[in-house]
Amino acid sequence: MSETKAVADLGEDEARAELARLAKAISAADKAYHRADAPEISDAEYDALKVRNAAIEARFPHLKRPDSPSERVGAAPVEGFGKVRHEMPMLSLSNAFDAADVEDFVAGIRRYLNLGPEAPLAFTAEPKIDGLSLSLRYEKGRLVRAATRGDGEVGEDVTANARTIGDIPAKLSGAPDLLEVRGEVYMSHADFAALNERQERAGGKTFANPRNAAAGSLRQLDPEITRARPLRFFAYGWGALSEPLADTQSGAIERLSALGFPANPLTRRCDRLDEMLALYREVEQRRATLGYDIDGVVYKIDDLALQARLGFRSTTPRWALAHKFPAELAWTRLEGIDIQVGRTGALSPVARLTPVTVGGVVVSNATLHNEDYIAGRDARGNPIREGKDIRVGDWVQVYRAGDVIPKVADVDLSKRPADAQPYQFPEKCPECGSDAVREPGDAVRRCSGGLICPAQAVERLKHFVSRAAFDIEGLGAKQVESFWRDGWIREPADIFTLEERYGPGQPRQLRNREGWGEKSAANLFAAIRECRRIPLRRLIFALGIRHVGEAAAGLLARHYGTWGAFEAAMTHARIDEGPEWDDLLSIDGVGAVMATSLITAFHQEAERASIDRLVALLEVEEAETRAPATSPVAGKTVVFTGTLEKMTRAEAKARAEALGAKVSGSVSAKTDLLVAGPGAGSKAKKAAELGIETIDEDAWLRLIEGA
Ligand code: I6G
Repeated sequence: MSETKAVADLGEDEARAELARLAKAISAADKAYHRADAPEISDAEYDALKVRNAAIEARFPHLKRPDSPSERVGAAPVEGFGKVRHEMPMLSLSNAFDAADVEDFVAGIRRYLNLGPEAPLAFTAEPKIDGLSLSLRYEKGRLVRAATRGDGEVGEDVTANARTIGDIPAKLSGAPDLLEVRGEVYMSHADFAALNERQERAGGKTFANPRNAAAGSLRQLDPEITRARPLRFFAYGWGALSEPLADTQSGAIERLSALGFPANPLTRRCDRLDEMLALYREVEQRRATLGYDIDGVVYKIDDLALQARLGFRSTTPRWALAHKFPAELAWTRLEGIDIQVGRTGALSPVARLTPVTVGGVVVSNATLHNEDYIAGRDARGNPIREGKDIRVGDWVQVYRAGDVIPKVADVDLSKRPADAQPYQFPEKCPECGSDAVREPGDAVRRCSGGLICPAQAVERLKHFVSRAAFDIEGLGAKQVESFWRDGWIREPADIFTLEERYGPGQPRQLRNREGWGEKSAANLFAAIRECRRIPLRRLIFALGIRHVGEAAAGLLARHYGTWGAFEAAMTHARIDEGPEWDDLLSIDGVGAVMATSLITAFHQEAERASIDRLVALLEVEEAETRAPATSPVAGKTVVFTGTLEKMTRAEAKARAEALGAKVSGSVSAKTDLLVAGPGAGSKAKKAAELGIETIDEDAWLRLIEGA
């Protein structure tokens, strides 16, 4: 039978026939599993079919079928995981580092909701597990998909692996038809120590901490390896639902517990700020004896109706906060200071340290921020560390908080070597020799070499292929550096002409390059081809424009919708003037600094030409708007004026934007709707003159009700 024949021995006709058979078998298994609720084959058999299908496709790429099972969500490609778009984004949490931040959070919520200081406002508080977030999708009570957070919008399909975790039920009874449970996968201290011991005995990889061990164990291509790793799960929330779980956060978590999901036993409901802070202190004290890593306490508004009113900022909910534990500290010797040149030309000093363990992780590099920081002053010239500077040879304190890059926090002058010299920050770029200049008001010194600076060019390319940008399988930082060194890739557009220049039939071919072979070269070309089609937000982020991070790229994409509209706006915009500038600044989350940076990038000749060469080779997808298609205000420009009585101005604006409306501060011919409360003055008059529809707050609430 053909399926027992090794893939390497298959002839072309046999391969074609087998791909057809596999497509049919996998599709039938999918249908039986997802629709008929009755799997006909085991998970292991199912995975084996997919692996074989992918192996044949890798050997005969030209035989890949249009209905290939490896193209479907959930298919596990041989060299990685399938991608899953989260029906509701998996957000992150805003952080607080002290009680004052928590107080501000509570006060901000009260302001947003227009609640007085004495009005009741309950929160839940629970330990923040230091693991990795997972989303579990149940349809009609069956686990159909498990996905990691990924970039929050698209995660990795780890369904087969999640099924091996004992804390995760495969079936639920009495659950909503659609239920996405979100929580944290983690490893206990005892299991982590035992795993590392086993790994060491077997000569395998050991892990730096339980979180890395949990992530490494969940992201195994072979689910049997995951099964052998002792992973656990705590549920903390939910995503898409066909019906509400409860009216409150605490009620919803109780319901999830009743359905069989472990919830953290230290979770409490708190009616006041001092109760929240008391729970934080209690959890902090018990931290060492919990048996698993936590890195803080999470507070959430308990009333789900209030959570809905508070809504979301671009990447974080307004109704939740992570109150982090203080960082961990250690002392060590500063052996040297390296200067790294980043993609925007910033010269970043990095401390080279005698290796030291900080909170269980060996640290040998730490950030020194910038030249002022080394000199012992802040950006305004005020002393920091009582003005103590940092010198090579010094005994320094290293500080590490969760995932954040460790930093040098303090220096012990009593241990300073007699010959230690003040550090001279370079005024030339160490990579290209161009002047390194510091603009007034900028804490950072930057290389002025632009794209002629090899460090900037390479860093930009690395950023371009990074996970949240083009994420090209097989083309990581190492490969980019090597291609750049040999002149194969000098700018992003070169990636998309690589196959033309070094593919089959060319005098020099990738497959003959050291470290590459026929299969890996073909895979890379295929991965690059696949990435030609790219969502707008990823493209904007990939351009690596200063101040434009992932969240901002998402906001810009949603605002402009298409590459054409974005590019035209950036081309026509002028700094500090004109309608394009105003429009750019009307985006909640875009300020003058970011806007200036965007416009500058699009007006620099070399930069612009490089963007144009790139985009000519791509197919840019239109941005999805988060607004429901049914929203009656999607695409409309709305102005609020006068006093709003049922919500604050901030809430009204956020809600309108979440529904796809554009909120403007002034009435013009572009305004579609004016919402006028008592005391509305000149704006209402102008709207009347222009014939713009004007409604009151109640009519507005009726209009958006249920949207
Ligand atoms: O990353 C997270 C950890 C813990 C969370 C979270 C959480 O609750 C205890 N809750 C939410 C809502 C989110 N992330 C987005």
